[in-house]
Amino acid sequence: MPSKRAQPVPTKKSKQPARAGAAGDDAATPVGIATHRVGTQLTTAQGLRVDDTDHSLRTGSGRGPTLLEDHHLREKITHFDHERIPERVVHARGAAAHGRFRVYNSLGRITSAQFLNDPGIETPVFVRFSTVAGSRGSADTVRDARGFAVKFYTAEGNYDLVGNNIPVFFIQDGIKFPDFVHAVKPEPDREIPQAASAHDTFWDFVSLRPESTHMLMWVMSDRAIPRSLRTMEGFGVHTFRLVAADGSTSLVKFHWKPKLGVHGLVWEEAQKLCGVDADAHRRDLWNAIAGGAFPEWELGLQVMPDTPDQMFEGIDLLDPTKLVPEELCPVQLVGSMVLDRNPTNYFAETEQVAFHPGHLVPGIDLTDDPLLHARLFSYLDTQISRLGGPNFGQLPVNRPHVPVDDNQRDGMHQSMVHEGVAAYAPNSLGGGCPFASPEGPGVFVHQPRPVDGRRARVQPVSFDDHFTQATLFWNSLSPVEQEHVVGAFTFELSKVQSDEVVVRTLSNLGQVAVGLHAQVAQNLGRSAPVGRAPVRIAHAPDGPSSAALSMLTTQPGPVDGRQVAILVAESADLRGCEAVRRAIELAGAVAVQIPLTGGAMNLLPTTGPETRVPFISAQSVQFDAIVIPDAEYGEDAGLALFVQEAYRHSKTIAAWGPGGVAFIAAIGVPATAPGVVIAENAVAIATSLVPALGMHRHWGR
Ligand code: HDE
Repeated sequence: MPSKRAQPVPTKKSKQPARAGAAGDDAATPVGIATHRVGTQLTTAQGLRVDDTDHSLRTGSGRGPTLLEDHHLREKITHFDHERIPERVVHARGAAAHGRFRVYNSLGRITSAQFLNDPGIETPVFVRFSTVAGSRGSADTVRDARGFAVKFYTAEGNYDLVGNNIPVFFIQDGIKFPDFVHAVKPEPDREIPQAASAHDTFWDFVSLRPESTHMLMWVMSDRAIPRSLRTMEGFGVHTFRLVAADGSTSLVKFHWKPKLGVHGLVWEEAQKLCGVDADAHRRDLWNAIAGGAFPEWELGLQVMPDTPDQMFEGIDLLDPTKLVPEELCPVQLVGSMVLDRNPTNYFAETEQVAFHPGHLVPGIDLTDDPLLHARLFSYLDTQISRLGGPNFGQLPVNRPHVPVDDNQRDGMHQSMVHEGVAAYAPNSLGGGCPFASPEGPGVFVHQPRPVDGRRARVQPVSFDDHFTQATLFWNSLSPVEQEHVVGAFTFELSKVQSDEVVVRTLSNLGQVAVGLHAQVAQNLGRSAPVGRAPVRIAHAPDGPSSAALSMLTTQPGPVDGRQVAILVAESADLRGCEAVRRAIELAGAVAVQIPLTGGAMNLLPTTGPETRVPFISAQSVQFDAIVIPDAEYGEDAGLALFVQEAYRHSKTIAAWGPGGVAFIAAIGVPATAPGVVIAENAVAIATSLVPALGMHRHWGR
């Protein structure tokens, strides 16, 4: 029998749900997962049982040449030689999970999409999160936008909402996408740097395309270094068109709001994690789901009137570099998505899933956003080379959970055995089947719409304002978030060799905010203003702002799956450690004991895999909080650094008893600083630790 891998410590939430069968699938086959189970007898790919898979067929005493006759060897090696498929051109590195979506109340007033009409329907989903620039083997915590792609297996066919964790994009026209991607990818001569935008070609391109400035502000903010995939918002980016059963239409922006709040890492932490645990995000997602802390997002809609000019409050809704501030159009929370099952096989599911913004259902339609239109071509096209032909829709993870009756035939990897002779329409030999459906419920109809009559390669005038919303974003950030943005621009531009590129970028920043421009210029040792004087300074300290754009936490949030390190010295108050561990686990977080010496290794029982990590292999950046029990701590520079680093990263530090309190004082952690929790005993720590952890970080230090 295959061995069952140990699962992380269970948390407060319920256990794994039963797997549902899919319509159109073999009823016994779980939705979208591998249909092949490991048996007991090893066979070839043809089902032939083999007696030996360890020795190739050779002559003499086994030292002679290997025989070409060895069909098992040849089959095994040939298959192995072709195990890799091309990685995605962008979004190559990803992690995914299965889940379910349910609408709260019928949205029949604005859309005929059945899965948005009936709160009784639970729609299975598969969600893939990704970084954009890095290769498949790159690190998780790099500075980058994150993909947030959701496949809904609805009763009307698959609907894909292929979004990002940032609500705007770098470019306005899809024809610029290859240029943008060539610029951000590693430079082509040395293939350096991997998964990073801090290099000349990226800043060269974006500085010459000021439309990217708004997105740059987001990418230089903590949004681009998420604490967890579970603490990210998601956005559809483009404006979409909803169509109700009566034919009325509205324009809509899609949002995903995480129940766990929106949280980032700090930059130093993100960089260190790239080395310490390159899989930090996928590990976090996997462990949370395996442990029962199922991440949840609410689907949010900004619904706007479908006016002939497709503008809203002066914002061109077809321009993907613009958002609609929530103050102007509130986000209505309309449904919930819970991810509750890890993939069974990474390749079969996460690697082979094929999203496409053109996978639509009746009631959800597109707008003329020129970025979206190029995407409509690209996603199908790219699968041909990535998945080896046009039949990728038949792969289990891509298969709709409804019958498919098209006239598509043959092609590479065709796995359907089609019956009949009439794969064309109209036909009489097949009784005319399958027929196109008359307009009505469940049928996708392209809404007749007027189009502009002149053909030209032009930039609409309404796409021309590149800075107002970049300034809005800057104005909406708290001082600490602004500091991080300044730090990020400084870091990135300090890696740029071309003076011309730096000067041009600074000039663009001057259009966003005087303070931003001045601080980055100063950090780079340049006197501000630099180069061309800012032609228009949009920023005013009391300029418009939007609270939803800030990530700052003012109230404690949930702590599901958060990692808390408990340092265990040989002299530690073990009963106290147990009490604190229980409080952490009760809140849904994970307590990880860090034995400081070999002698402390077995003092406490483990409560799940990865819940005991010897100090020698633990790093402060892997934890959200550090607990220092009452114990005798000698002078240990490594231990001091461990705690000081967590303090510098604004994490919760808790210490109890004379030993714990003396230790943090000795290493310079002020007991009165925000997020430093001290108490006489462990019981008091157990009650105050969780609210402090729920603040995510204590920026006031
Ligand atoms: Fe994509 N994008 N994209 N993109 N994108 C791909 O499709 C493309 C854009 C996004 O987890 C590719 O199957 C073009 C915006 C996500 O599998 C490719 C343009 C947004 C994912 C492609 C854009 C996205 C992709 C690569 C400009 C946010 C990962 C492999 C016109 C709304 C999906 C693949 C997954 C993947 C093309 C712009 C999101 C090459 C041409 C804007 C989340 O087809």
